[in-house]
Amino acid sequence: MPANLTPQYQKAEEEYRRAESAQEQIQCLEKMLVLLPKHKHTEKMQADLKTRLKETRAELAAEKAAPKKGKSYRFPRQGAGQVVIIGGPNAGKSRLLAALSNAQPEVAPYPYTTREPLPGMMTWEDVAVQLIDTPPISDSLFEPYLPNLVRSADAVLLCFDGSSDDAPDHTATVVEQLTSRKTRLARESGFVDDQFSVVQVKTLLVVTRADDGGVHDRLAFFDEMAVLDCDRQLVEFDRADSTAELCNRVYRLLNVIRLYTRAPGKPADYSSPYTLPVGSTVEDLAAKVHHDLADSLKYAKVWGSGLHDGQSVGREHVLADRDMVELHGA
Ligand SMILES: Nc1nc2c(ncn2[C@@H]2O[C@H](COP(=O)(O)OP(=O)(O)O)[C@@H](O)[C@H]2O)c(=O)[nH]1
Ligand SMILES: [Mg+2]
Repeated sequence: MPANLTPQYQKAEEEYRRAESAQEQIQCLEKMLVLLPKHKHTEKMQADLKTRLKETRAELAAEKAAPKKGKSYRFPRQGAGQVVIIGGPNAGKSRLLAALSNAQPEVAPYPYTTREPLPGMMTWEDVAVQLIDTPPISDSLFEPYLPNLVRSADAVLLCFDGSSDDAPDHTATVVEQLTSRKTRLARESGFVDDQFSVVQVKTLLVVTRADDGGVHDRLAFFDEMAVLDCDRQLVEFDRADSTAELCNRVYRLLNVIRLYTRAPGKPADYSSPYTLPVGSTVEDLAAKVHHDLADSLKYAKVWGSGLHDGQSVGREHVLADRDMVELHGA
């Protein structure tokens, strides 16, 4: 980031990346333009934003004039985050969804079993995470709705069949197919050089059937192709311990904290936490609970994170995982 952007601007930019329709994107871009500090060092960004806004308005107008043929899928976000599972044919995508979530996709030892995206909920301790299985990507097969699904995801799991000599090629093809559609799988999510057309999405390479003896050679071969820079997790779904490790890893990808709230004078509610990005403040939590509360918020009492029990804190106070928070409005 070149120009001392405010946290408010960065938040708007993150919302823009996660926007699921042209209409939503336009709203976010307009907000970003308002929030962007206007000085010499942001001139190029202002211009880029305006170009992107113009393009997106044109897209929306075109969509309205001629509704797109072909299917589009929208999965309202649920739980602590939305994680999309992608990969070549037979890479273990559906097996991953079946192993980690409550969904029951068809899992089969032949390719092209999955024809439509399918969501499921994964449980990690007291948090739910939304996983979405998708049809395979190959040289000859690419569902047109996939870039949007991937771009607005909180994270991507890219499956690599550790037991197949085809995996390096197949997986490189997946990366390249998305790159050619301005969607880059990467270590962190965000925009490339503030271009607002190329989106990076945080990705974990999930190496399935990883007990296979040839897995390290295949990964070394894939690394030589240098199409992808991200972390990896080896998994064998036949082993429960290995599956559980992947579940932990997927939750950690989201980089969120859990927060519990209590109404003043009421008992604490430890049943279903709010989840917010690491670094979130009391004010962020108030906004999530109710947008009016963010305005009227005076102070909060917090239990946890090394404070005295029930210590009063201001709206800028940064919360920690598992804090219990009592929000006090005007
Ligand atoms: N033993 C074992 N089999 C796996 C693993 N991952 C996937 N498979 C098998 O590989 C085949 C293809 O998996 P599937 O999830 O349907 O692939 P998809 O086409 O990517 O959805 C199925 O027979 C799975 O049971 C794994 O970690 N261990
Ligand atoms: Mg499948």
